[in-house]
Amino acid sequence: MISRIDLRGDALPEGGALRDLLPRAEFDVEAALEKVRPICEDVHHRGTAALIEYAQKFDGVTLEQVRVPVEALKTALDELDPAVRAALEESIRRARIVHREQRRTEHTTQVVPGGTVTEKWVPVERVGLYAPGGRSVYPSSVVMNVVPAQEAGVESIALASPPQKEHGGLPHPTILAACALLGVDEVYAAGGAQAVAMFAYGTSGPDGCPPANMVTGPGNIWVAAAKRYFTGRIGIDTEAGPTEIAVLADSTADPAHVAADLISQAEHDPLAAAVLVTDSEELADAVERELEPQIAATKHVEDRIKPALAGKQSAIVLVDSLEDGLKVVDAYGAEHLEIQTADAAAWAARVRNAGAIFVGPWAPVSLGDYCAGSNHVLPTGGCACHSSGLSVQSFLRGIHIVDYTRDALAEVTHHVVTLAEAEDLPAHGAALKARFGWKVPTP
Ligand code: HSO
Ligand code: ZN
Repeated sequence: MISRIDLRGDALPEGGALRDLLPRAEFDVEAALEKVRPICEDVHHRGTAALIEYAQKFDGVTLEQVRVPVEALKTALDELDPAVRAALEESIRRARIVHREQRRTEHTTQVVPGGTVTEKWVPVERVGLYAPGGRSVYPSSVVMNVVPAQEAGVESIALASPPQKEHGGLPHPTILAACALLGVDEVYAAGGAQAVAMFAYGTSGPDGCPPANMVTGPGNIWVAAAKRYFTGRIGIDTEAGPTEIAVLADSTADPAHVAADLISQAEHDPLAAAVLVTDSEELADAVERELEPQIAATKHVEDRIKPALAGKQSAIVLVDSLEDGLKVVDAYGAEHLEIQTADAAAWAARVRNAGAIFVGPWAPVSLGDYCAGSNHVLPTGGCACHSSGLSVQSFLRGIHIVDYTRDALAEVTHHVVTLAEAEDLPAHGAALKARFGWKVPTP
């Protein structure tokens, strides 16, 4: 069911060599780029007409308009199961508590008397959010994208989600209801790369979508490829590959809980990764014994969970010690990392690379997926070693405001002129000298 990688015995290799020993899904965004490019350019040239054609081709839906009428959002909210509504409201409430505290305040630093640098934080003006359809209809992801954007102060937020045949060509009703709950009323029935292109280029006409400065949100490989295609032109969050869970556990962990948590993320996708890192062979055996009955009792078994656990991206990794386990989880850089060990908080404090860390027996990843208050849009594919999950910061730009008096400039001019000359850029120095009668003032 799940393979084993035995790293016991010899000393662990360092860095990249260790990473190469660990499992990871293939997610070839570069290959998908070739297919995505013509779709993006078609949307560029033909706008809404192209979006309508792709809705027919990829979603099997004849769209009359791409923009979702506001009444459809209201109807979806009215018809939403009250329990789902209450749960989404709680998810939103907790996410707001956490994200509100991520707001940044303007700060002025006095560098020298008369010379200040102020950093002000300005939200991105317009953001396009993508919410997948099909296999992954996740209103929770709408929450996780919209809340930080709103708390950052983004003024214009639009959302795109694929049209669904069984819902009369509208995006899935729970996506629409989540938008209504969050106060997002600009919604488009567009999916895949074409939706990203719609936001990147904008489309014109009465049904048109103004261009966005940034696109965030999870999606399949086509969405990831389109994000890569537009990188540089617009801002993106991450490319969002298949979900990953790593669990660092010792003999004190409950095997039933570890197995349940591994299965929980395997449930997303046949390419999802579930990795257990442990110094206890007994625990590894017990978790394996737990997997079968737990899988038999759940849904999505053949199409997602079994291929995900049996795939080369998932494994039980045996190590000599938790110290080695820490090296392994750091080299792996999981999207989600659970620590189920004695003294879990102390181990968690030493982790360098993870999208989010879940500490101890009472913080499973599923809590973070919905209701911890943390964000569930997290770096995958090892990107956790250089990137963070979605936050208020993702939607802000820090702008430096430089303000110097005449005296403060005079005092440093000789250094600027020297550095400019060292870089063979005399006009840089001249820009300062011009202010002081073309001379370098003596400090
Ligand atoms: N675990 C997923 C997010 C999600 N889970 C949405 C349930 N719904 C990626 O972090
Ligand atoms: Zn999940």
